[in-house]
Parts: sequence; C-alpha cells; structure tokens
Amino acid sequence: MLKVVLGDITRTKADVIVNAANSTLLGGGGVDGAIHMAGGPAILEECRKISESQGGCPPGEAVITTAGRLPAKYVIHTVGPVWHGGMRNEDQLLASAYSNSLKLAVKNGARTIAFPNISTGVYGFPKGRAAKIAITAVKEFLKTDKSLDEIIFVCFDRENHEIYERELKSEN
Ligand code: AR6
Repeated sequence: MLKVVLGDITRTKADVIVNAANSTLLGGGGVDGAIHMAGGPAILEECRKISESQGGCPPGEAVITTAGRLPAKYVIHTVGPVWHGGMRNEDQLLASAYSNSLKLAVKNGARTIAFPNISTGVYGFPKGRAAKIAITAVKEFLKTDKSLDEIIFVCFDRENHEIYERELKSEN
C-alpha cells in the first residue's frame, strides 16, 4: 500500500500525481517546473483559472487540475511550507499538505496517488523531519479511509530515497 521509489514523478503511473507548487499556482522550478513541462499548457491554464477565482492556494491546502499529457488522471497542486526553523507551524502545514491532497484525491475517485518530497527542495524543509511527517500523515489518513490502493513516495534524490526506505523499514 505504501511504496517508495527513486525516480521522476512525471513518469509515474498513478491516478493522481501531486505537485509541490507555490501559492500563486502559476508554476516554478523543481518538481513544479517538471510537471508543467511534461504535462503541457492545459495544466497551467486550469491553475490560472483557479488562481483567479480563489486568489491562489495557501500553504497546507490543495487544488486539482487535469494532468494534461502526463500518465495520470489528475494533478493535485499542494503548497508546502517554507522552512523558517520550525517555529512557524511548518510541521502542521506540511502534514496538512499531505492530508488535504489525500482527501481531494479520494473525493475525485482516485485509487492510486504519487507524492514528491514536498518542501524538501527550494523550500528547505529538513528531509528526515519531512519524511517522518509525510509518512505519519499518510498512515493517519489510512486509518479512517480505505479507498486508496496505493500511495507512492517518489524520491528524486538518493538522500530522500534512503531516508524513506529507512523510515518505512523501521516501522515494519
Ligand atoms: N520528480 C520527483 N521529485 C522531484 C522532481 C521530479 N521530476 N524534481 C524535483 N523533485 P522542489 P519545494 C524533488 O524544490 O521544496 C517550485 O519552484 C526535489 O528533489 O520542487 O516544495 C515551486 O513553484 C525535492 O526533494 O519543491 C515552489 O516555488 C522535492 O521534489 C517551490 O519550488 C521538492 O523540491 C516549492 O519548493
């Protein structure tokens, strides 16, 4: 049910792939840039509409769009917190980014979902701490909702991959 892979999320087959976006929803670098590049302009078009109607997306929340040309049905764009040292509600906001993405995926009928390591790139969240929060948030969600078949953590860098492998192993 919980799976960890090393790779590029734009090549991952899942009903939903999650994007680590920013509050404007208008694109950026990192995984956000890769998703828009691979998925094509239809994704940005929908993001723009959502952004105009609700004024962007605050940290911890999530919105859904088409996946364009990606091998997924939807992209869920969530905004992780910028790391400021841990005293600005970063842990809770990161957990919410995961749980709100899961809720939105289930609401849209998804059975499989792939997450990048939200906030651990440009936003500077410590990787080990982020992995613990991500895994805990997903496990909490799975306690009450049984509709997802597979949740994949797609790690792009080896460091995150090793951290996730270790975290999941130590829990089993
Ligand atoms: N597939 C999977 N993971 C990836 C990929 C990929 N193709 N490319 C990078 N990563 P980041 P953040 C990993 O910086 O920290 C954007 O500009 C990367 O190794 O993409 O949440 C947004 O617009 C890292 O572990 O997102 C925001 O402004 C993880 O994805 C800002 O960056 C997240 O790194 C968000 O920062």
